[in-house]
Amino acid sequence: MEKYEHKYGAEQIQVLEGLEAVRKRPGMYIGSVSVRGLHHLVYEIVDNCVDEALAGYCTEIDIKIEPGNIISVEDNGRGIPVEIHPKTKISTAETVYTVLHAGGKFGGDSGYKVSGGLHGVGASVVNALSTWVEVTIQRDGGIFQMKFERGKTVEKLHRIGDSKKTGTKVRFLADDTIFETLEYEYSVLEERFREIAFLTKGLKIKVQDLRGEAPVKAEFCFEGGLKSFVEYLNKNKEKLHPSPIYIEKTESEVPVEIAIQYTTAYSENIYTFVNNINTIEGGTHLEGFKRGLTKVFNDYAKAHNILKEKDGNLQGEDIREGITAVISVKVKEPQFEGQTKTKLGNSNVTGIVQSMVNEALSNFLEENPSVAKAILEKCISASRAREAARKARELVRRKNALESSTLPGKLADCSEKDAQNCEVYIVEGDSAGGSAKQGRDRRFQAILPLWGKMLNVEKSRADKIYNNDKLQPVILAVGAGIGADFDISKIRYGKVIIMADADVDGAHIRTLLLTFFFRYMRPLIENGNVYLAQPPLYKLSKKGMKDIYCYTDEDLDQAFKQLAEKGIERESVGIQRYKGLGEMNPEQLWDTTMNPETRILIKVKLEDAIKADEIFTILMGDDIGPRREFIEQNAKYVKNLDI
Ligand code: 0RA
Repeated sequence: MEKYEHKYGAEQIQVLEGLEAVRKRPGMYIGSVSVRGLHHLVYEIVDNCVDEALAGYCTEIDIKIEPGNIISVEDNGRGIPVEIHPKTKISTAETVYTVLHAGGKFGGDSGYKVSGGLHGVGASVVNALSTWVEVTIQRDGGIFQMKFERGKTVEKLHRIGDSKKTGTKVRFLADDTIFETLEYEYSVLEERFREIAFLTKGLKIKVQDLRGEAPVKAEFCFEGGLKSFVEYLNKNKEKLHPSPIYIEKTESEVPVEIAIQYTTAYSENIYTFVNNINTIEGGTHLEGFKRGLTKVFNDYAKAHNILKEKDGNLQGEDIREGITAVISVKVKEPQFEGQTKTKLGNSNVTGIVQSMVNEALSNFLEENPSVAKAILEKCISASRAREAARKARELVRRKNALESSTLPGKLADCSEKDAQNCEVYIVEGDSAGGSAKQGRDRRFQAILPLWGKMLNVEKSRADKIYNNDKLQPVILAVGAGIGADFDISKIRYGKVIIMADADVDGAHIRTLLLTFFFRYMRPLIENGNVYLAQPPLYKLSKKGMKDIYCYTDEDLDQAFKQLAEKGIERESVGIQRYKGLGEMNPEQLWDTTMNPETRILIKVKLEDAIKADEIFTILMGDDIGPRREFIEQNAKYVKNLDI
């Protein structure tokens, strides 16, 4: 292949300075250089194809992770224009890949480009952060190709053949001098592409992982759009009505798509998107949805005498109990606010969504009275439970105010008072609790033993939870209230550590506690205060040798290798497999699991509420089949499960 010599003009030098800035401060453009930032490169390229699909010209996107962590993204859109761009005097395609933020300005723009958040930074950022990029375009009867290395053009766009088809294919290798890792996580990418497919009705997305011996692949295409999304989210739940309520309409140039389905669960699961970006912090679209929902159900209940005038109104939270809903809006100039820039600020969107929900949902209820009745019955019982919960909470509060000590009797507290330096171990079982109490550093480590069967919070309403004798000690020890009252500034420990056995029962209690934190103390997880202790699985011992603890099977292999190098034979070493924490004496427990110098703690993250909800629903729900399947597939989430 011939190389294309070219001199840099003033325009080109500016371009190179632009991409150099991206390489100097990659975090500014893609958030981070961790695996998350790495995934962003792929999303960036795929977003451009999705824009082409939204514009109505692309029906299929084909994504591959090739051996060596090379990404390939191909679409069947119009192809990036190849002619010389009047302003830059180079091809439009090259311009798109070398000029910062050129994407939107050079046409092909669906009009719904994103101005905030991390998306929409453009193909040029991917180029700047890649060892090499190869772009192949089919259009105007030809096949055209160009190549870049670390953002610099090494082969200008040139014709390499003929074609009657159209489309764009991009292959790139991310720069290993910039990213911490080049190992893409297939499951994370797959999840996002499934989401994009739900959000872009009718678009076919294929994704393949070709790195391993056996290729892994998935194909998504949902003619039902958000309706399919809600069905997917509810697949393991018991539904109140057979098919989701669906709204799709454009008003004042704002396309809105909503799907709603009620389940018998007690939680509220509403996911919102703006221009395909998950708005985790909500915003005006969510606000409009909630207002519309509350008004429609109250009006219907009054009009049909389900709620008497004297009963007062149902509260929004009563009406959202058990709801699963997805809301997707497209906004031309979105304003993103909030801590993570995922909260929609455009104020006109509230009214648009609200009036749309008002109209469509009230029509639906009039046409489906039995569904209306089933949902309202649930709302009314939610309202009664809320009243009971309020009384229970008040009782807890009053009790706390009266008693001199508000701490649970079983808690062995620490002496240090600054919460940031303190940690509480929530320990399964009295015997492990005893060892932990003796083994701990009492200056900053508190121990709360739990025992017996824990309440399943997925299947209980708030009032039952406040009164539960297993959970009350946890609520009191954490010290920051619960549910709507939860106040993260009041937590008594910077680290809340769940320490449970590496067996089925341990996994069960771990999941129950996590479900509880997820539903009733979510900020605790979001703020990164929840951890899982990692007790060792094996102990290797031999006379005259210091005991070796292994936390995984790989650890064990590694240890045997190292011993072999020292001439110690495998057979001469005693190996103990720990069945439970109770088998360890206080000193061993300190050495292996509690000493901050040597222990392994896993921070519980809640980056993806959808995933978490799925885990909890599957692990906690009534359906045994999916639970077993899930545990087998996701062994890494349910660490060291003994099944
Ligand atoms: C600008 C104009 C046109 C297409 C595109 C951009 C385009 C960009 C990408 C990026 C990935 N796939 C893409 N497909 C298309 C078309 C202008 C025209 O043909 O009139």
